[in-house]
Amino acid sequence: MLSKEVINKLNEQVSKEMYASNLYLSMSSWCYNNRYEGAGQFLFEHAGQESDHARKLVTYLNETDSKVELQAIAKPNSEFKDLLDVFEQTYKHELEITQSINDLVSFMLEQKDYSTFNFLQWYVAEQHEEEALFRGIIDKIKLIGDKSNGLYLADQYIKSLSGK
Ligand code: OFO
Repeated sequence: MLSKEVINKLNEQVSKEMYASNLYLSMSSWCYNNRYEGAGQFLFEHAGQESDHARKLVTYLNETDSKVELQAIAKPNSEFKDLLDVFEQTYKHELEITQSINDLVSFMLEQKDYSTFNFLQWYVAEQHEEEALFRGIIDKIKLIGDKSNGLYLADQYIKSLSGK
């Protein structure tokens, strides 16, 4: 049985994952509208992964007979300067999520809630992968360059990462 505080914190994390999902969906649409189909596809899929992260938390709450209390999700940004700006914002957002997961992990240890601590290890590993993924995309956009040919190649590269 989880404590009330643990349940509240996990419910808050559900909202953060859902916000990330909506943010990436919004970014995906910006990409499609600006003819970056590869990045649009990649972010559309990534939005799905973020909602999976939220549902994994909901499943854990359900399995522990805890109350799921969904919260209002803030409106995500829908205006971006350029493709690099989109991915710099995804990376910044992932760093915020990592911080939030790290805070949760520390809290579970303090509370001696080892089951939830163990459950959260999946998120720790996931954040490590996602930070590397988004940082890699930023590096590639910078390396290939932001002139139109370069942006086409960057978009193709991002498309090749779909499903990762
Ligand atoms: Fe990309 O973050 Fe979820 O957990």
